[in-house]
Amino acid sequence: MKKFAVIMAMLAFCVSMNAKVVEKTFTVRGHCGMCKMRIENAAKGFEGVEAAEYDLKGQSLKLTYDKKSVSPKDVMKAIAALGYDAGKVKATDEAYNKLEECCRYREIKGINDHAHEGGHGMHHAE
Ligand SMILES: [Cu+2]
Repeated sequence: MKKFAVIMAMLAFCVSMNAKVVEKTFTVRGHCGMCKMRIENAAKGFEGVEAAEYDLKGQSLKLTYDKKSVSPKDVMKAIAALGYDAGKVKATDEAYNKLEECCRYREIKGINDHAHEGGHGMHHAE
């Protein structure tokens, strides 16, 4: 076991020496602050992803990652699995339908920056 630990430590050292950190932006659809949090958390859950910053207005995710240890495609797949179209990976209808009402970017136009906007459908006649 001790030998194994040494090998692992050497491997980790080599990996860190060879780290190739790049920054790339991907188109990711989202709608509100909760989407932003979920998208960023999904990306940050990957080893090799050093930073993930979602821009709601720009509908884009800025990813800072180590090319050697993570493939952005896998990150996009994980985000799409949450229901958000990510890069070239489209969320399945099944995943999309699991989103909260407020996150349904396919039905709602624009982004939900303000709590109350437009207000259509909010008033009903009595
Ligand atoms: Cu949302």
